[in-house]
Amino acid sequence: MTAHKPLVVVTRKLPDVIETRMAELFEVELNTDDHAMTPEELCDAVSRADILVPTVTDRIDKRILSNAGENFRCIANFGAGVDHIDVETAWQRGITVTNTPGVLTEDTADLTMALILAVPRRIAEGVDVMRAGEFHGWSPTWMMGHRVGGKRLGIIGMGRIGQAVARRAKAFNLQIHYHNRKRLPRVVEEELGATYWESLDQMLARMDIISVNCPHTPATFHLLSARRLKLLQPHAIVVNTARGEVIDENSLARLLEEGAIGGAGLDVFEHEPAVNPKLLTMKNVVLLPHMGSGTIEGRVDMGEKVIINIKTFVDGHKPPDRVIPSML
Ligand code: 8YV
Repeated sequence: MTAHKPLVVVTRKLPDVIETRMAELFEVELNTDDHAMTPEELCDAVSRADILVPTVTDRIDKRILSNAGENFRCIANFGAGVDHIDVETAWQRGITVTNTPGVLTEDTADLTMALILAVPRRIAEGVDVMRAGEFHGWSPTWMMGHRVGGKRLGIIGMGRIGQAVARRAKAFNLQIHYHNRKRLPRVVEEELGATYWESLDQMLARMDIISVNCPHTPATFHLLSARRLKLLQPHAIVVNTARGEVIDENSLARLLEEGAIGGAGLDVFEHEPAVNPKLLTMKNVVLLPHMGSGTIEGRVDMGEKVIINIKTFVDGHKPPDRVIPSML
């Protein structure tokens, strides 16, 4: 690392308080108009910078990394998911990658719970009715949804966020089921009242609501494939606040259209910001624009984590949130 203040290029607009602190500590290049950087801009950034602070909207692939200058030593991602970064190649080139786990767990779990409630209770439809001036008085059989309490919730991916969803869901009297690469310790299962399913296929066939809370990795790409989605019961609801790529979005849209799946609540999409147009018109589908961790408190916490990771790295220590390929 050079003796001067390291050059940190930040690819998107971050909360003011974070940008101000970064500017005090480092030489920073900020993205004041918040445009998503082009691959050419990213190549230029890594060729000049010591450190890059990207977000989910930047694809840091082999080509970008092959443009890295000799000073480029660290990618301090603003976000928990790192599926947009070629961590393996970065690692081979001696570039440290960090992320911001933990601080967005509760916010993302809140939004997941909101979708778990919104779809069966037809909340978005109710809002549309009010906005359209179509509320002409109460009726006992109008706008009936489905009760949430007592239903079976199957959580795919029981890491921090999955467990935080389970805690909330338990308070709503949902029965908690989960599928995960590794079974949780007995004591955690007991605390959450969670039932482990080694077979994802078997779990899918028996749930009323599915919540996707696993990261996107080569192993989880299209984990909910057409074949697996067809295992769901026709009344089942699919909620995804993790990554769009975990679900075969076209197959999901088709099965929803055919009535083979009961509904969906999606905050993330396979080809963001594009959304399968079929999903946009369905009444039993609630869509949100990737806002799971979108609270000012969460974004500031994420920014603070980024600063700690950079500062620790610059000071010659191992940053607390290093991502290493074997973790993925
Ligand atoms: C962030 C997310 O908004 O942290 C993540 O992995 O999906 C989001 O909540 C985004 O990644 C910021 O880069």
